[in-house]
Amino acid sequence: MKPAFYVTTPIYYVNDVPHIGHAYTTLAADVLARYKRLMGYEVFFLTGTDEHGQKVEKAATAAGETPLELADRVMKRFQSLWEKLEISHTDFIRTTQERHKKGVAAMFERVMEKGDIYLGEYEDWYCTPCETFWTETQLIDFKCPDCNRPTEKLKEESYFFRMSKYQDQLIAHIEANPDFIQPKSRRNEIISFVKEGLRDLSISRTTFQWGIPVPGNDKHVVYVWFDALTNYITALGYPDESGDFAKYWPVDVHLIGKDILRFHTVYWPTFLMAAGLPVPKKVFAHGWWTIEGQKMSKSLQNVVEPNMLIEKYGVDAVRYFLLREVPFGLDGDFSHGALIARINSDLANDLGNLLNRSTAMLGKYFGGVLQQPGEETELDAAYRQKTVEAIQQVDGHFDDLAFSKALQTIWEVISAGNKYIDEVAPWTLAKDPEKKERLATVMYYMLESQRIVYTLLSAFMPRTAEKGLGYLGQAEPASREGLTWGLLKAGTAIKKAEALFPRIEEKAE
Ligand code: ME8
Repeated sequence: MKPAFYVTTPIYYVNDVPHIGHAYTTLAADVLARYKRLMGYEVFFLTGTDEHGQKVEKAATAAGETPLELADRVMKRFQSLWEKLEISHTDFIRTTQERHKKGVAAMFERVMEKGDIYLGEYEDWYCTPCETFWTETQLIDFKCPDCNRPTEKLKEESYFFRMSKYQDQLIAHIEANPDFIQPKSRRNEIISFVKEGLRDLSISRTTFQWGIPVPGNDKHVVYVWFDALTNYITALGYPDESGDFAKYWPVDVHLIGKDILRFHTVYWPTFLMAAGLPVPKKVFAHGWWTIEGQKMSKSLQNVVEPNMLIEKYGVDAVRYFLLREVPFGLDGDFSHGALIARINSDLANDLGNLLNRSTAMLGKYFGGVLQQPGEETELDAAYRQKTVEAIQQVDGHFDDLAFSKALQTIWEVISAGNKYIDEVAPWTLAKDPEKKERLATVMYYMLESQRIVYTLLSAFMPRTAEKGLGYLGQAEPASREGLTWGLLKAGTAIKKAEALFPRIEEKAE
């Protein structure tokens, strides 16, 4: 039986349209899911939309729609972008689906039966955009400490979750599991937050309607974060704990942006502890993208539309750029200039050129038919080792979710290939009939190394990998079995490759 692997993205709010930030998290999850599948795992990859709450209700009113009409419309935009970005999710959950509502009600009841939910009264400062209550001391000039927008004082009857009860258990868990919160800097941030003390958390609202009713008291709707976080288990069939739930829970990794770390590492694990369920194995918070040096915002009109980028530069160039440009976990800046520079240097020059050069030479010297390699020289051995070692290194980088380092490692093999050609100078060998066997060996090494490169690249750039492997005479899709040196067979017919990534001459706009 294949080992199981479960990866999730946040479920995105439907009051905003998909932008590069959403595309980034979903893409990272996709690359991880594809890599794990390549390595023989049975992967459950979940994404979806967060459709309840006051923000969505307000946006719908402003658009003259019902919240569900708004959700239906915007959800399709997410789905269509995922299709264009070649996202390979297993499931797409919407919080308005019956399966989800049923699971949330069950989770709420379970925690209530345990005595960890009680009815009380709430009075505090509320930030509507963030759907978060703050104490007066947390406010900065009476503004939300997260988004700097005005807050309002609200008093309402509310159900509370006894989060305070789980403070020690949570700290113990974080301390015993160094990998639970990543990157490390974020882990320290959460430890100090929890050590300051956890208050009980208001988990219901009476001031609006658009949500899941609290079981047994439909004056209240379930707080949007209790509702949203539970998606990670309702998609697996919870409250049914057999089937997918038994197979995939606890999740291997929740991928999120740094903005929602606290919800995932404080609220969510304590909800789960109260429900008697295992907590996530890992939560990884990536950094924040700015656009041409500025904060992404609709009013600034500087939101880079992912559909437009894909149309203009191609899906694999966008996939490559987002994961290569910025180490996963750090903040980064998106600019057209940087994207074009990466396409021209990494994709057109290094990757594409190597395939183009080497397949053209095979055509010229051996009529496009791969020959049996002869004796291995030191130079050949070094090139082979560099290629084979990259397999292990990439695997290690995937364990750390260091996507950018994985790509860097693959590019070191590509650069070694270009350097190898320059050093062995096949065009000189070709002039001497006695060097025919040496020339055959050199050609074999160049092409075999690239077969492994494209196999490793398949998680990042599925289309490019398929094309590259196709040029190298491989009809089968990339597989883990392919990550062994020496599988290219003598006699394979190899066509001259077209430019995989034509250079972009235009100036950055
Ligand atoms: O928070 N840079 O949904 P959301 C990088 N519904 N990533 C970004 C980004 C940026 N500038 N902007 C957004 C919610 N993201 C809740 C989640 S989960 C149970 C509920 C990405 O639509 C990043 O992944 O506001 C961030 O965490 C997510 O979008 C927030 O999406």
